[in-house]
Formats: sequence, C-alpha cells, structure tokens
Amino acid sequence: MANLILILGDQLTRDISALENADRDRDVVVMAEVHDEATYTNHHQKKIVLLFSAMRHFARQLESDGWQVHYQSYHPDNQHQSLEAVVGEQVKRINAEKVITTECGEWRLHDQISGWHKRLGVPVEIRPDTRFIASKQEFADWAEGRKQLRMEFFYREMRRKTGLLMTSEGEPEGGQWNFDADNRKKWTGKPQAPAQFRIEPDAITRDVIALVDEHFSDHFGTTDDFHFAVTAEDAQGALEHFIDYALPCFGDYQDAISDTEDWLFHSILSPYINSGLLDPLTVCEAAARAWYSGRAPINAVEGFIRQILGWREFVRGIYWMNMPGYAQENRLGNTRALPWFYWTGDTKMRCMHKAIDATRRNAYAHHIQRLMVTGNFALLAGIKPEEICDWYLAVYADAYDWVELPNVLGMVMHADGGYLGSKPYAASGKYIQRMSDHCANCHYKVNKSTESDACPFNALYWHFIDRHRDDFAKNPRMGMMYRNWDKQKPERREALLRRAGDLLANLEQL
Ligand code: FAD
Ligand code: DLZ
Repeated sequence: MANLILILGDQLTRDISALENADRDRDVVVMAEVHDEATYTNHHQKKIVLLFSAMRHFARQLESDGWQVHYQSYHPDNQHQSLEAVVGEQVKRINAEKVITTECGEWRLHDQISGWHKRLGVPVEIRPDTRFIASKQEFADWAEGRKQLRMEFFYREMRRKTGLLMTSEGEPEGGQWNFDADNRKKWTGKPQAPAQFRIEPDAITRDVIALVDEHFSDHFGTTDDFHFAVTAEDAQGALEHFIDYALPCFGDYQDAISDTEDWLFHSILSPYINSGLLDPLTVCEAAARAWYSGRAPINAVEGFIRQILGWREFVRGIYWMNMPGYAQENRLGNTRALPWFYWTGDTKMRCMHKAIDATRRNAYAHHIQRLMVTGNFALLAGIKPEEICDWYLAVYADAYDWVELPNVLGMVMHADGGYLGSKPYAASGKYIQRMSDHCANCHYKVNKSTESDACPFNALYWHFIDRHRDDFAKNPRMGMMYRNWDKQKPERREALLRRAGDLLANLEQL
C-alpha cells in the first residue's frame, strides 16, 4: 500500500526527512496551496508569490525526479481549502497506509496535524526536521537546569558541534568566540553597497503574481518588482552573490541603517533558508570558506555564522520548549493598540516611515530596522504583544511563527520577562542618530526631547524607564539608566513624562 507524503510550503528540499526511504513508484507526494494557510495572517503579497511559485517549481522538480505528485494550485473555488481537507481526500483516493510528514514550524499547524490520525483515521508519522543543526531535544537538554538561557553559550556549543570556525585544537578561530565589538560602524555611503541580487520572474512566477493580484490584493504590500529566487538553484546564486559582494563588509555595517539603501550588506537569505531552498549549514560553510580563503574578514564571517548557528537555532529551541504558553506572555502588561501607520508607513518619524515603507515594498527590512526602529517604538509605546507579533508575522517574506515569535515577543518586547534576552533593547533617538542618517531628514528634532517637534523616541524612552522601574531597576545592565534618570532635575523629569504622555495619547498622529 502507498504512503502519502505531505510536503509543506516551507519544506522545499529534496533532503526533507519526509522523503527519506520513500518509494517513488508507490508513494504519493502531496503539496497544496490552500486558503487557510494563505490567510491565517495578512501575509505580504510577495511572501505568497514566493511560496506558491517556489512550491510549484519544487513540485515540478520532484516530478522530473520520478515522484508521483498530487499538487493543488490555489483557486478560491477549490473544494478543499485546508491542508487537512486536501490530505483527507488524498488518503481516501490512494487508500494510504500512512501519512508521513516532517514536523512543521508553527504550533498552530503542528496542533492540527497532531490530531489527524484520529480525524482522518490513518497513522501519521511526524519526522524531525533535520535541517536544523540542533534537534528540539538537544536544545531542551542544553537548557535544562539553567537559570538563564543565553544565546552566546548555546552558540559556542553549536560551534563545537559543527566545527565551524574551530581550530584543530578545539579553539575558536581568530582567538575569540565573538567579534561583535567590531561590528558597529555607521555607514556613510562608502564602501558602496552591492547591487541587489535579482531573478526576473519566469512564466510560473508570472502566473502566481497574476493569481495573487487577483485574489490577495487586500493583503499587505505589493507584488510589484518581485525579484526573489524561487528555486534552490537560484537561491544558491543569491548565496554566492552575498559571499562575493556583501559578506566582506557584513560585519562592519551589520548594525547600520541607511536613509537611501534598503539592503546594505545583509544577505537577504532568510526567505530561502526558512523555506528550504537553502540549507543553513551549507550557508555557514560557504561563509567559513570565504574566511579561510582570505575573501572576507573574521568579524564578518563570525558575525554572519553567529546569526544562523546561534540566533536562528536558539530562538527555535526557545519556541518549541515554551509553546503554546509563550505566545500569551505579556509580562510588561502592555495594553496599547498597534498604531495604524505600521500598515501604511504614514508617519512623520523618518526612521519609522523608511522601515515600514521598505517593508511594504520589499517584504524585507534588515535586522536593525526590525529591532531598533519598528521594534523599539512598539516596546517604548507599550504596544500589546499579540498585535505587534501579528504585524511581524504578516509583513516579512521570511516570517514563520517559530522564528518571528521569540524575536518579537522575547527579544523586542521583553514580554517573556527576560527569558530570551537579559535586558530590553530600549533606546532613545540618539541610538538611531548614531547608527543612521535618518535624523537629518526627519520632521522631528533628535536633539530635542520635550518640545512639540522633539523626536518621540526621546521622551518615550524615559517614560519606559520610569514606568518599568519595578521591572528593571535591579537589572545590573540597566542600573546606569536609572542613575541617569534619577540625576535629572525634577522639572526636567516632569517635562519628559508630560511630553511622553501627550505622545502616547496621540500615537496615531505621529
Ligand atoms: P542577515 O542579516 O544577512 O543574517 C543572516 C541570517 O542569520 C539570516 O538570513 C537569518 O537566517 C539569520 N538570523 C539573523 N538574525 C536572526 C535572528 N534574530 N533570529 C533568527 N535568525 C536570524 N528572522 C526570520 O527569519 N523570520 C522572522 O520572522 C524574523 N522576525 C524578526 C522580527 C524581529 C522583531 C527581529 C528583531 C528579528 C527578526 N528576524 C526574523 C531575524 C532577522 O531580523 C532576520 O532573520 C534577518 O533580518 C533576515 O535578513 P537577512 O537574511 O538579510 O539576514
Ligand atoms: C506561509 C504559507 C502560505 C502562505 N501558504 C501555504 C500553502 O498554501 N501551503 C502550505 O503547505 N504552506 C503554506 N505556508 C506555510 C505554512 O502556512 C506554515 O507556515 C508552515 O508550513 C509552517 O512550517
């Protein structure tokens, strides 16, 4: 009897564990574009194009490899609009002995799939996702008994496990585990940022763009100028482009923000790594080779590898250890609604406008825009975690719950009480001024704090510090902030809190 092998939209690799030991002549691979997955959040239009097109290309590749593939293309009139319904129908059609799939990346879907064996009346085998370097169990074993989980220590374990950037004596290459201190330069236009890697849409992608324009035009963003890779081969081209042209400067300008450049020296590889078009370990190995062959400096290569081997694995471990409760956390007690300008970019704050506008056009913003601009604002303004989390899940081409949620709820909003990060990434306008050239072009004045044209980040920062004294005053990494706050004259503190109160009462007008 045949097995039914389900491959999800973010599992697009021939090495996916669900395909291991399968029989091409007997088993049937099922892939489906379904309404429920395309609409559980307001996915950016480019994300839907990317996934549907990449799924279609991958299904063709499987067929040419000799697999029998049942592929459902999206149509609003399709009878089956959920993965469960499509799988249920195919189980009956082929009289499947068993459903085999690889564990998915979201609690929501994982919970559904876990009930299929009962609801569909067929055994369901859920295999580990071997694309990750640490299994869920390995992470849980590492975390057990630790009072605080810190990425840096987990990352060192992963360096030892993979041997990436390790000497034969088991020491870190370059004599240090972490070169982050070298990675904080402001970018002033030189060296020139590389041209972006572009793939022009082929016939399949053009069909999908037309489909998204027709059926998903109410979703955030636009399909205009779609240029993502949609095959493993082209994603490999994107990796090579990054290694050749951007990696050498990746470290120096990792934290920089520009008023004119959307992409700077970032890799733009997360949409491909997360959907299966690129393998994370292979990406890290390619970067390490660039250092060994003298094509990129150690601060760039170590910094890049740390993001994938460290942060990416770390947040995934945290997600699976703590779901589903993690998504409900709101330890700072935030109650404010997400301002509407997150969806329009229509705000006079230049940094926010630029980050949101790039997000709308590209389904991409780099890490520091996500963390220190849109994230920082949501933290300072006390936005409800579920609203800001849903925004981040919707707007980026690389967004999946397992990686978005810990980054937003933990790293940005500190809503988990410091489980993921030892201190909140709260910052005033001065930080944005130091790392970008936005402030010179902004309606608001970064050197002012209490006036009506003062940068909102300034007063909001002190309001955040003041209102969360009980949460942070004893945090050794926050002590200096409280000493600075307490040192200010009472009239100054009052003026700052008054200005912040006005801002919070009028968020939509900023
Ligand atoms: P680069 O800067 O070139 O970094 C290289 C790679 O490292 C990335 O491709 C990614 O795979 C990995 N990486 C870097 N930082 C992180 C991190 N903090 N967590 C996990 N992986 C990381 N990343 C996602 O993949 N999906 C998300 O939904 C997502 N949401 C985020 C939300 C917020 C608020 C923040 C602060 C970060 C988020 N990140 C997310 C992490 C990071 O911002 C993106 O991975 C990165 O911007 C992707 O662009 P890039 O490929 O050019 O990354
Ligand atoms: C994000 C997404 C979208 C937009 N559409 C589909 C789809 O139609 N079919 C599918 O199999 N997967 C899709 N996905 C990805 C899933 O919603 C989900 O995020 C991941 O499979 C979790 O691992």
